Amino acid sequence: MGNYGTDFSIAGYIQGTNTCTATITAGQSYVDIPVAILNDYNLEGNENVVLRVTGGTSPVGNFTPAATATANMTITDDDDKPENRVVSVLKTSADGDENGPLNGNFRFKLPGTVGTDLILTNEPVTINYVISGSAAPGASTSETTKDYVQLSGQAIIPAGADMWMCR
Ligand SMILES: [Ca+2]
Ligand SMILES: [Ca+2]
Ligand SMILES: [Ca+2]
Repeated sequence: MGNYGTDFSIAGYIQGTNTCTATITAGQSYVDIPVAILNDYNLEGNENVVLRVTGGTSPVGNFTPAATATANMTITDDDDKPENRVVSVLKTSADGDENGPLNGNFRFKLPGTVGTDLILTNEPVTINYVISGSAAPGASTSETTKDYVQLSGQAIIPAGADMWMCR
């Protein structure tokens, strides 16, 4: 289900309550409730907004919900497409150095740029990768005949994130 404030906003919403009020003015038979759809960058699949009438009041009496007092609206997600299901890797630190030693950092990242169109996951994404190069991995920092501590070959971008640091 879509979240108020991030996926949509709705007229008459009472903050923090999941409830809204609307007024059918005198002499009218209905009131419209606009739903403003918000364009996020979450790769989330389609969502929906469901409204259910819980009742009504007027100076002369109360109103009860009709037998069909629920309506459902789908929000189509425009982020869940093949070009957004792409992972890149980049070096985000200086090169490593035995003197110190100075550790390095790789980052696995979804497409887009911070502040504009950065894609975020709605669920954890497991990244598989292979490691090569002339340096030899060791089991731990105490294995001083090796070049760097072994990387696992698997990383997880957690839900709601755009990247994972591979330190
Ligand atoms: Ca959304
Ligand atoms: Ca979007
Ligand atoms: Ca989206």
